[in-house]
Amino acid sequence: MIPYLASIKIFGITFISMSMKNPIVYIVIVLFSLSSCNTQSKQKMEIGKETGTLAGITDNSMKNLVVPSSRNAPEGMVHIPGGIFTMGSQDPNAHQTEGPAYSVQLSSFYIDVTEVTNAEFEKFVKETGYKTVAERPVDWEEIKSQVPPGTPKPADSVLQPGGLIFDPIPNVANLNDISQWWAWKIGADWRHPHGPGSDIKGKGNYPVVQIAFEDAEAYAKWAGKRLPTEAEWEYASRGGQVNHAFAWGDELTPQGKYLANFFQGTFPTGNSSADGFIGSAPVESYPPNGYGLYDMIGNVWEWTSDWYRPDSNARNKLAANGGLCINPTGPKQSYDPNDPNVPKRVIKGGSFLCSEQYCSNYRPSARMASAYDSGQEHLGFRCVKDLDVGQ
Ligand SMILES: [Ca+2]
Ligand SMILES: [Ca+2]
Repeated sequence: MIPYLASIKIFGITFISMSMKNPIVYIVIVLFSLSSCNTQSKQKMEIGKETGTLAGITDNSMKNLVVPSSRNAPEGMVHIPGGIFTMGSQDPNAHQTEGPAYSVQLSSFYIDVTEVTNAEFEKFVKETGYKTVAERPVDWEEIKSQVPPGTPKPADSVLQPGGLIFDPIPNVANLNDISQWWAWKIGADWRHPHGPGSDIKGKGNYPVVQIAFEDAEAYAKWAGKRLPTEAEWEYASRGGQVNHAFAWGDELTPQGKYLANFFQGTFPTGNSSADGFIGSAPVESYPPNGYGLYDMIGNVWEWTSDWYRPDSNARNKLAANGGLCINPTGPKQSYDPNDPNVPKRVIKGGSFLCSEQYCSNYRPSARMASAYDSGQEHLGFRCVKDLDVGQ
């Protein structure tokens, strides 16, 4: 049990007593379950085969890659033809929330070729004047309803907007306490991903981060798009590969080549950056998957529109009564047993912080929960779009 799970959780934020002798002194970190490659496994995982299928094709009908046509796709998007695929993983070494695998049928859709970039998000902000959650004042009256009655109001100096940043202490004692490398940073927002003093100058082609779910939704609406369901995201991320552990095959680094931006070295302080990047990378720095999509795996986690439950796959499989689950959109509400009072959405794909030593979340079936109202330094998004009627 992670100690802070019993702490006070408000507004996507957990207030944790720093000292049992002085419970009034708080630090602030985002609730966990966070996407931070954390609670699910502390040991190196040996991931074996997963199942997937080709777009537009029923399982096992072919083994050759089919790259969907981008004809008629909006600029910056790819057309993913509808089809049937196997979602989730049966691998006994995969995280429990990834199973069981089950059959899903999806309609065709378009998906962004890359994660939404700083330059794209800036265009949205310039046109609309939108302010992200991390840039708005924190309203104590609003969050008071989410905490136990009688909870004292934290000091105004604490109740400030911000985001979660990766900032490991020099000597991490163990991998059980994420507060050793995650910190709530007042002033962290999409223009200052690592807090005040950081910026995105010259990083227009990097993925935008420190984006809460509603920020991503607002962008998608402005762009005439929407956020992908978990099933759409996973289908697209598989890139047409069948029966492979990773989006590109069965080896994490085939012939020693890095095909995604993740974490090499000793987590969390010994990042060797063998893949070329310590933090996020410009989009399109690594080869695209079979559908021509970049960074579906790694770089930054990506929001999906599904509410999070650890047993989503089991519920969907049951609901489908052994048959096909058609265009699943996730549960009606969120439930994370480790953190039941905070609504969370599913995020997918892993990030530059996913380590082989720690969580192995750089796989299509990997899934994590993230508090809907919080941004993180390694969490962004991409959009999808429905086809016009008749297409
Ligand atoms: Ca890296
Ligand atoms: Ca990504």
